[in-house]
Parts: sequence; structure tokens; C-alpha cells
Amino acid sequence: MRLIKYFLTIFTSLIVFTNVSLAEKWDMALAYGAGNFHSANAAEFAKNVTEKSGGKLTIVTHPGGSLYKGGEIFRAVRTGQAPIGERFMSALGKEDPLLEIDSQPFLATSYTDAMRLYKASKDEIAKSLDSKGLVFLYAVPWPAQGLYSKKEINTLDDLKGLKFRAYNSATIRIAELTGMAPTKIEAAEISQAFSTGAVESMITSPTTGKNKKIWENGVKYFYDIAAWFPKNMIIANKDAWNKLDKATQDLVRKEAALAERKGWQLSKQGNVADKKALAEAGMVVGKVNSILQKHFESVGATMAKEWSAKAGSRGAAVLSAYK
Ligand code: PCA
Repeated sequence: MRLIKYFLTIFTSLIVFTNVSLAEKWDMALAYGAGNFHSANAAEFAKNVTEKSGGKLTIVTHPGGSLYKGGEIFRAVRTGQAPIGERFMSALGKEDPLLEIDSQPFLATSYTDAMRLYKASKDEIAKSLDSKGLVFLYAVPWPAQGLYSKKEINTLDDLKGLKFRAYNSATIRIAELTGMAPTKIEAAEISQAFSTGAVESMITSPTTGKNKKIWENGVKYFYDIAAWFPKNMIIANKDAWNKLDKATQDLVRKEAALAERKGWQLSKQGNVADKKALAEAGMVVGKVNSILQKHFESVGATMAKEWSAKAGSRGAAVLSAYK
């Protein structure tokens, strides 16, 4: 009996001292609703890791901001309150301007270019996240961003003073340079913001408009500007990561790569299907006219200069790798 106790004590202290735990449970914070393709994809990633890790790592997803709201997830993962989570990258420009490279208008306007831009920026982004105690796992784009409006928009004057829902610094800047009145609002509050009249326009994907049934809030027009493909990223807390053994870390990396590939496919499908869904719901789906198109392009050119000044030599290096 004594001997057993002795070995048990040694065993327990070994576990404690080497910081290796046999079974970890990770709560995964997701900002978007369970029906969203990003959340569904993350749920599949979590399920695959859980099933294949042989009991060493269980990942439980919490969609719809039920664990932490979108705006809280980065900090929660960084501080270890949540071991893993998903965040909209370009809302984090203040952490690192490279995180908002994917929301610079007209820099990457197709999935092919969005992927090239991602590849050119990924290592530098992962490095800067690492310095903040985070492990970058994968990133998936939203479908192409378009302009939603309650009113028809034909002229620059139609944009003036429009109450505009923004989701990051780039969309705030677009609004400022256009004369719209921006308010930053997380996706979870979109329906309320439109129904109360707090906003009357926004730029986001056909997917988000469809998921929110935005037409039920009096939004009639969708203009497919397709000027950028912003991404969500999945990040883990480095201390939590270091508690996993090598085999489990390898498994998570492998499943992350698969989820990334799947996510890009789902996004492409949504880019077509969700626009169709908006039209089927009675919305007017089309393009902006050439005057407005030129206006947005000139706004994009201004923003490109501003971003380059912020992002410095790191930004320049990524841009030259991309171009
Ligand atoms: N949907 C999210 C981010 C980009 C998108 O397409 C949102 O509107 O907040």
C-alpha cells in the first residue's frame, strides 16, 4: 500500500512539474451564430480534434458570442480566459496594422488574390501574434463585401450623412471619406441597429445580410462592390497550447489546415448562394454605378497610402511579396 502511495505521489508530481496534462478541455469562443459557415466549420474542426485526440483534447465550441462577445474574444484568448477562439482579424488593426491588410479596399478583389495576400502576410501575422502569447491556427475569409442600404444609392449625395454600421477602422475610414456617419457595431447587434433606425446602411458580406434576414429590417438594396475579403482567424493561448503534448499539437495543426481549406470552399459557395438568397428574399442585388465605383476606388487609394504609412517596413515587405 505504501509503495503504491509512493508511486502515485511521484506520478502526480511528475505531471504537475512537467506541466503535461493527460486530458485537456478547451472552450472555444465564437462570435457568430451557430448557423454561420465559420461557426459550423469551427464546430467540425473541434469535433475532429476531439475524436482523434484519443481523449487528450476536447474542444467545445460556444457560438453566437455565448462565451465572450466578438469584441472580447481576442483579449480573452490572450489572457487565457478562453484557451481558443475566433476573431475578425481586421477589427484588430490597433494591435497590428498587418491584421487589417485584408480589409484594404481593392487590394485583393478575388478569392485567388485574397489567398495570395493571405500567403504573403501569414508568417508575419503569426509572428506578431506569437509575440503576444498567441498561436495562430487558421484563417477563413468572408464572402466579398458589398454595400447594403435601406434607400437606393445612385449618387455621391445619396451617401452623404447616411447612418452607417462599421465593423472595423477601415469601414469607419471609408464612411468618413465618403461623408457617411459611421458607428462601430458588432455583427450580433446588426438587426437591432437597423430595426431601431440607429443605422440605415453597412458594408458586409451577402452571408451576414442573409443570416440576419436583413430585408426584414427594411434593407432593400445590396450593391456588390467586392472590394475586399476580410478574414476570421482562429487563435489559441500559448500557455494552453504548451500544455498539449507534441502529438496533440500536430493533430490540432493538421485539423486546422483541413478546416482552413474547407472554410475557403464554404466561403466561395456562400459568395454565390447567399447573393442569390438576398435576391430571392426580394432585395435588389446589383452593382454600384460607375461614378460610385470610381469614388470607392479613390477612397481605396487614399486608404492604401494611409495604411502603408501605419504599417511601415513590415507592411511594405508583405505588399511586395504579394505583388
Ligand atoms: N460579416 C461580419 C464581418 C465581415 C462579414 O462579412 C460582420 O458584418 O461583422
